[in-house]
Amino acid sequence: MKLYTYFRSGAAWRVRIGLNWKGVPYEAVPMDLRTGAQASPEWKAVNPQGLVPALELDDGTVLTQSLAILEWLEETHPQPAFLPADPLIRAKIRAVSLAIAADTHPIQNLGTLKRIETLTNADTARQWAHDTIAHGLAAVETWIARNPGPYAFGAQPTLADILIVPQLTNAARFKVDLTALPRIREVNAACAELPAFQNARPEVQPDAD
Ligand SMILES: N[C@@H](CCC(=O)N[C@@H](CS)C(=O)NCC(=O)O)C(=O)O
Repeated sequence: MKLYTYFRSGAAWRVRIGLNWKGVPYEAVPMDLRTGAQASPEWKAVNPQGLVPALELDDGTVLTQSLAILEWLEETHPQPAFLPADPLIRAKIRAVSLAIAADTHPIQNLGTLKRIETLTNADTARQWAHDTIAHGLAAVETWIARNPGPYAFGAQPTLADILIVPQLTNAARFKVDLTALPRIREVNAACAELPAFQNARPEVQPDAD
């Protein structure tokens, strides 16, 4: 299995955590987003969106979109699970995951910020990213504050934790203050103890600077 990845990509980071969690071996194929390699016709033939991550299976099938890849992993490698059996809790975990993957990350990712900078200026783009992330994380904090810790949904990590942790690096990049988000900080500290999360961090990837 090959994972097309970039060490700093939050979306690829989610998939790295999922693969480590399930104990699925993979070959990391780096895609340097700084060079614009993701916009090449060769890459767009693999992923027409021109984004990472993409997971190429041994039979050549290519999966894209980090959440779709994670759901595929959960379905094909059920244990250890990152979604519990209870359909209600699963729906809540997916809601938190989508609040980040669909409603926060895409509005502050590289392509969006470049476009805002072109239309306005760099300061406005930075402010936009800061406010988008602060708004998204505040909602996540409210949801998960209803659950016991240390993870987002109690004593076991879930898909929600896989989404939260990489988003915090973007929060740091845009100086989002996490002081008022104690549950999110608790999640980050608890996940930092887990090898699946440790081995997915950007700084330990083969393509890291
Ligand atoms: N919704 C997608 C988002 C993927 C995404 O935004 N990838 C970024 C890196 S985190 C990317 O490839 N950016 C390249 C670009 O915008 O040119 C997913 O979850 O896989």
